[in-house]
Amino acid sequence: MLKLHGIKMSNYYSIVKLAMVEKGIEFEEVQQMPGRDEDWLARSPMGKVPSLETPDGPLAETMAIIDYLEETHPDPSLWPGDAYARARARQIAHHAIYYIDLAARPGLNSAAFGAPEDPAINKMVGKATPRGIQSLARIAQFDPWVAGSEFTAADIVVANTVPLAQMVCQKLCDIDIMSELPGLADYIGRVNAREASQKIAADK
Ligand SMILES: N[C@@H](CCC(=O)N[C@@H](CS)C(=O)NCC(=O)O)C(=O)O
Repeated sequence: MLKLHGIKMSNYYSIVKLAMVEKGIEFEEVQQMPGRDEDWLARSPMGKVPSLETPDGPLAETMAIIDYLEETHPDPSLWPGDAYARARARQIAHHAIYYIDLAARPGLNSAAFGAPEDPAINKMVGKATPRGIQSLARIAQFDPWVAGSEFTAADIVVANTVPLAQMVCQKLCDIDIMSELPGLADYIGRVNAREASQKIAADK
């Protein structure tokens, strides 16, 4: 059986877990903190969570895991069937990771784990993250899902990256990034109302 290693408070872990629950895949969860010990690095070369234990070996990196799950468990699909629509949905998922999550993440230790604040980091986070959100407006549809009428993995990624970035920006920069994009807050509420999202929230 597939085993998902990581911690429930990790948003990347939640992305993979939500994809598995949405797909109805059976799996076991293995509690694993990020770390640098050799055993864990063999499963996740950067020591990050999550990592998936597959019958063929370990696999790290969230989007690679999502692709693996899609190929091994194609039904229900988490990507649109049409090549362009699929690429656009992937574009949105990558946008959320690179320009929203990674823009805010340098402030995470201060915002959530009590590390001292660094004004230079706060400034960088407060500049880059709103830009990521504003530019998402150019590709997001919220009609009702982020890539259009079909629920996709892009929804899973956006709904599990924006709220963390929102928390960091609010705490460190007093910026409400949700308000930068009309419809975003309601849309995230729609994703969170899905049965699979409710299960993940209850597990936390
Ligand atoms: N690129 C990785 C990012 C995963 C990631 O950043 N995980 C965080 C937890 S949410 C982590 O392990 N942080 C600890 C560290 O960076 O050492 C992925 O796509 O899975």
